[in-house]
Amino acid sequence: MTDSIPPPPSPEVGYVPEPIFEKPPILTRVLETAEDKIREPLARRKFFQRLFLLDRDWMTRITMLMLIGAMVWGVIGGLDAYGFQSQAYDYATSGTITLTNQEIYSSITLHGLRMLFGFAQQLEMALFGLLAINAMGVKPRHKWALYTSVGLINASIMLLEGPFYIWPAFNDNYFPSLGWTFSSPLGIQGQSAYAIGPLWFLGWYALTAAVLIWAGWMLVHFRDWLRSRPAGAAGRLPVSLLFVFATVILIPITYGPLLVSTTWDIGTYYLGWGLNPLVNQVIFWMFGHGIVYVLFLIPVAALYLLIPILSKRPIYSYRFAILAAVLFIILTPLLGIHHLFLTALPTWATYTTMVLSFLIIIPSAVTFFSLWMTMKGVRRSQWEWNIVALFALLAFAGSIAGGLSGPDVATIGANVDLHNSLFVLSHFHTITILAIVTGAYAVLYAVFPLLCGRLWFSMWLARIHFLTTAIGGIIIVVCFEGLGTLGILRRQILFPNVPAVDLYNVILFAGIIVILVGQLFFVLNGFLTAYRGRPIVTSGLSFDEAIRAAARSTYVGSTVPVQDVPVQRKATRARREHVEKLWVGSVIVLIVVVLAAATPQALSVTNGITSAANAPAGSEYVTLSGQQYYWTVNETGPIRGTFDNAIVAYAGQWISVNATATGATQSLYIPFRSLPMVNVQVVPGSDSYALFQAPSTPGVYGAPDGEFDGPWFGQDAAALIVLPAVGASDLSAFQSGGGAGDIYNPPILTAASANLVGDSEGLFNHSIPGPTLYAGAGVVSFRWEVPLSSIGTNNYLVNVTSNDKNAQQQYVIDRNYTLPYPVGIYEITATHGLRLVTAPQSLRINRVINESVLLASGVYLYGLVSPVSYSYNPGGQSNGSTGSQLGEVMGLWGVLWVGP
Ligand SMILES: [Cu+2]
Repeated sequence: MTDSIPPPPSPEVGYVPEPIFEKPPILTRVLETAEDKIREPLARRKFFQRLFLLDRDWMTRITMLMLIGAMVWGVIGGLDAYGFQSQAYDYATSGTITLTNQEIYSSITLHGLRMLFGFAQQLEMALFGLLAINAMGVKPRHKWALYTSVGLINASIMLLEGPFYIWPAFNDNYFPSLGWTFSSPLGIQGQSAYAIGPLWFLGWYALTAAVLIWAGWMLVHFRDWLRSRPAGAAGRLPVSLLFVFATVILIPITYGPLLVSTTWDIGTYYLGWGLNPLVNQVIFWMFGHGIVYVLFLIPVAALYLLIPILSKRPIYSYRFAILAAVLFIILTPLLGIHHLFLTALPTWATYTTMVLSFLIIIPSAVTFFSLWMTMKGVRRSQWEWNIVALFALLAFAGSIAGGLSGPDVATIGANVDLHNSLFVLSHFHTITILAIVTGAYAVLYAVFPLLCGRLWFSMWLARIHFLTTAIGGIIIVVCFEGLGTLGILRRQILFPNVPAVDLYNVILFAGIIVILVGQLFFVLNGFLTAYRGRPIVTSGLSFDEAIRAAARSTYVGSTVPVQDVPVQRKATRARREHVEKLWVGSVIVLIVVVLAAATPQALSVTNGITSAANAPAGSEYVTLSGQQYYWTVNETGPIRGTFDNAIVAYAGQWISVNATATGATQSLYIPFRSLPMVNVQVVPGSDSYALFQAPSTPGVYGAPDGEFDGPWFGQDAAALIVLPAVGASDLSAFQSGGGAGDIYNPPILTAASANLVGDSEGLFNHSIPGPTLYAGAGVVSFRWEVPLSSIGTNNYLVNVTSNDKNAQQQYVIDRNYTLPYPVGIYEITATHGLRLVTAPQSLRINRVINESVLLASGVYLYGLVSPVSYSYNPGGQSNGSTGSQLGEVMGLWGVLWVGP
């Protein structure tokens, strides 16, 4: 540094040495030069210059980059949803699916990741950064911190996707299909049979770093604003910036737990740390819940910004807005446990979380009341339904609709019926599509012209975009609600093929196509606006007036002037706050009433899961051990024995369940229609309990695993077999009740006329378990076959994963059409479990078998009644760095009921 010592100051020329710390660090200088080198030649091309605003200041350029990044992930994430639902559509209409299980579940996981983080989180960062810098009037600083954040968030989405190979054969099947919801320890090597590659964890780190850097960058500018105010000035943040600030505060509180949970996963994966999956899940859900509020503050800030501007009035109550912001910040990190109500967490923890979850209604109630009162009474001549106003209104309605279904799922008693069903997705997508996305679009339509200096190119494209988003979004949430109410689980691709479920799936697919196509109109309009839009004139306009000028370009024949008008409110501030207090007071009274009503059931549910209740004399004691994709069932009591995926009890008998799991969180989900449902989550390392009474009608009751535990989770379905109290009765009562009214109960077929055909999922007639066959005592005959055409990647019977579509069938042909799995008919005995009553035989493929056996009255299992080991290993590339997937799968089995 000797050569760079500045000369002493010379009083003659007033020379002041440049302080060394104001010189940018060497790295920044190198980056600046590199950026200029890339930008200048590109900026000479009109296309790039207009699209990326390359001739503009760095803040504008980076914001544009983030908006483009967000839209790219939004479109890809939308195609992911299309990919999943196209398969559900195929299964609903033709009973076959073409993608592999691995691809199907990857697409739904990546849909969530790309939409929440690549799209919504990045969009929030772009919009909030732009709003804050402009509204506070501070000079943006730390360009390279912002660039780093943008680089990391986009890199994180690619890392979360996991490894894929181009050579020797293209293989992208190691997508992380374990789910962003993280059912720890699923995916962690050494803890789970399904292990994910390390890029997944790096992706979470990159995402956390990206968002934390951005939050720090924002804090610096908030501090700049505080310092820039003249001493003693009573300046306050614009009301929408309060919520931008709340988001910035909420981010470390939300992403911190993600950092802890990811580090724990990695420590367990590579360093052999001990793992407590339940505690890890609690930590993860502090993030999982918090992220929804971090993103929900998009529409909240959007409405606090736009409603006053569009109404030309200040917000109804600034002080209540502060109260709402503070309550959002305090309550949000405390609510994660409401995603774990059915695990064996202590009752005090689940109950307290339920109460706190209800309290978060208060800041929402304050917000939407204030916004409503701000708009109330605006004269018709001062209001126009431009696209900004329409999207804002939709965000308002969507927030209320989504807010109303929230308390349903947050009530422990109702959670038993709704947990992990598509009802939850209906609630969630009402918030994400109809509130968050629409709120973001309202802001985008308002600020994009200011950003690129051009008015919206086409108001018709904007209208089509609004209509398709609204219609598609509403179709999606209505279909999810319908499916969820029927009991269909999220991520379930092998659903019961009943007409209502099939129809909802077809309409849902249409809704997804409508909303996806609609977004293309927005992308087109955005592109044309940046490229061909007329310049916007904002000189002499206030910020509010400029927003109105931008909004006007989305309205045909606008007559409302953009100018601010002075407002003289009739009601004094004291009066308005009095009204707010009355409103909040009545909301609190309602919350207390609902909580009081929901408490007894909440306590009985959680107490029942955490500890064994006193079982009445004569109960059946069932020990469930959850494996990857099936249950081992051990029974003592009037019935003794060991079964796979079958729980056996007498009609009306009490059943006391003690359940554990290894490798992945499982859930015992028995959706009774006329009795209280059974829904208990079983997390490895914790015991869960259930005490319930078997139905009084004998029959076969379906019991799917309600918790996603890997790509074979669709096959993960057990049966509660309810035997008649004395001897074998016929099934007529069960059958005449429509299989007890539940779609999960297998259909009943008369054995003699049954034609059981194995399908490409390794199921008989698309049913899990297979159809229940009914016959009278004597010679029982039925016909079954597993055609060669049913053998493929998704048929668990052939343990060959290959990119070659014919490899599985060739494997069967090479083994002379015989697979080494025992099939037969097994009697369920009360004292010895299962007893084989046919001659032992191996599974023959492509041969029609006509069974004909002399059977006494009783209940039997038929088919392949034990699980088959499965290993997913395309091209032999499965290992610790790419991920691996093992499991024990069952499908080709069912119940044979021999009546008197
Ligand atoms: Cu939540």
